[in-house]
Amino acid sequence: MEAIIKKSFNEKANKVLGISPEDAIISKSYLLVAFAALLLGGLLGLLQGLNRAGLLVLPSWFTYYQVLTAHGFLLVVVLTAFFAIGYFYAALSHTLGGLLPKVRKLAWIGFALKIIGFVLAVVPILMNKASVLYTFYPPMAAHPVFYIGLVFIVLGVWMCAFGAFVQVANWRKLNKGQHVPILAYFATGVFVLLFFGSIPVTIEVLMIIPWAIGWVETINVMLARTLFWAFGHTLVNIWYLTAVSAWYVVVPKVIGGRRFSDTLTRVVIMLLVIMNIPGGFHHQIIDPGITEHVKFLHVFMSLAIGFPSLMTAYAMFSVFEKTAKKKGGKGIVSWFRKLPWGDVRFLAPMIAMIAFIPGGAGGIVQSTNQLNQVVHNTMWVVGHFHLTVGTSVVLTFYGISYWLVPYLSKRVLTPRMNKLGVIQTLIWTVGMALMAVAMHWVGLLGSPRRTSYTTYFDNATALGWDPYLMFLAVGGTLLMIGVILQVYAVVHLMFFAPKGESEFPIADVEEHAAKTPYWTERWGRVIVIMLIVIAIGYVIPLIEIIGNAPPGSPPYKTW
Ligand code: HEM
Ligand SMILES: [Cu+2]
Repeated sequence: MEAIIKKSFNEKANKVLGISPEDAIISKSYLLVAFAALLLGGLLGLLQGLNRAGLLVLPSWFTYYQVLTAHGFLLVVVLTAFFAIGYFYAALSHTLGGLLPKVRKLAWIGFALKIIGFVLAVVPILMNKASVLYTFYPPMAAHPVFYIGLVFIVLGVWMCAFGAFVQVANWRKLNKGQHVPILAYFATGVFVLLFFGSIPVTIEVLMIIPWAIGWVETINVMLARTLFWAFGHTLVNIWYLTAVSAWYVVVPKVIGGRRFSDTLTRVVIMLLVIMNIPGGFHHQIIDPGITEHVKFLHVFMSLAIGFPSLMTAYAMFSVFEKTAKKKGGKGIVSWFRKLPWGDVRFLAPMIAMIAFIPGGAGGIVQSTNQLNQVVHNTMWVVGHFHLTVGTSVVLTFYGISYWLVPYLSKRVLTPRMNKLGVIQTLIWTVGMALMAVAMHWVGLLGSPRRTSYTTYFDNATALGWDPYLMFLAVGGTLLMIGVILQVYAVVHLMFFAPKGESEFPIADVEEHAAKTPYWTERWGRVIVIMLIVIAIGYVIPLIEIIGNAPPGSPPYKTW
């Protein structure tokens, strides 16, 4: 009883006073690291773009592959993980009545472990001893310290996942029979995926370390690649689920509407968690040694993920139309004008959603066996993930930052900053459109990914790529301007904007919404089904890959 009174007091205090300083500083620290990674990673991206267009020769002490390793690592490991954790910890604090002291402690231990891991991984990259790209495929071998850094990063992520589980479990104990607030439900899904998805890569890294040190002579290359993608593919959907949480919950509130069916939202989350992990082989369609049946099974699972995405698209456009029509919008398309296009908190995630239409379509192309033969390892793929993670996910994160940072720092988004945000969003959109279209196109013409500038002795085909690569460089330059504006906005909103209260926008459900069935809260069941589906996707191929393994490979330093 006492606990319940205390809890509801906390929840009210949180609503009235906003986030507590102890909770705010956790999220602020995570976000600062995320945006520092964006600044550095973006700068390296620009260097690559200029190099690919033949405009810049990189010096011998800072090679293309070093730059590319750091770019991939900073943006897809550091930026995304730190942002997602900062955002979800703020959401847990806001919707569950403040973080428990032990959860805060876990978040800080996680932070420290990840920073240590980050330093251990980056130093060998800077010394050109780990130019293995962010996928670190054996038989390329980096300095062992690089892999030890990765282990620390995973441990740090686990601390944050445990913290989230403890926080949610505590709330459920005090609120028996109630539904976990929707953002905390999203956080649960994301941390379940983060925890289970990072187990395979941990096994891979523990296999690599003794081999990189020299204690073990050879490594099973196929096994390593398979374990990597069981994680890598999951990571993709972790970003996606994080962005989707803002689409379902935050965007409707920003436009003055209500969110779509609570049941559907929870089902989408459950489906993404269950069907995600056994899709990893779609990154290995070209790899030898995996039977067609297995590839087919994984492609089926990858395409099945498209189903919840289509449900999301339907839900979002239904919310937009309903809200716009309530505001007097008319017609089949002209109600679009009633949406608040001048509000960066809407504009950025909206463009992110639109970018997901070509992004998702490109994904379906790549999952198709015959088409994958055409685009595999070309610049097409790079165009694809700059649309998906570089636009759909990242623009959503930018949109979130324009209200989350003021909420955390107890400041306000002024009309001037909003305008800067709108400009920044438009610059990013134009820059990415130029760069991504050029990358897709030049990929179809055969330009390889992960290759520094070369004309292959003035080969005619290779020279034909140059005009497209020039567009890539122009797009990349615009993107760098976008990065600088975005980082400026975050720093300004965190430390210099006028003081005041900012809202954490969470939309209510429809007025006469049907009651959400309680089975949606049974996470134990979801996890068991997820593990069964993972077993279906991986047990037989792993037995084959281990049992029929060809001779393993010694380590190579190819750079
Ligand atoms: C200033 C903005 C950016 C520019 C100019 C840029 C440019 C590039 C270029 C030219 C490549 C190398 C292509 C190759 O040789 O294979 C690349 C790779 C990559 N980029 Fe970006 N990018 C930017 C932002 C981002 C963002 C925001 C993300 C993700 C959040 C991202 C993720 C990646 C990844 C994962 C790779 C692949 C690395 C690899 O193949 O190992 N980039 N980028
Ligand atoms: Cu994938």
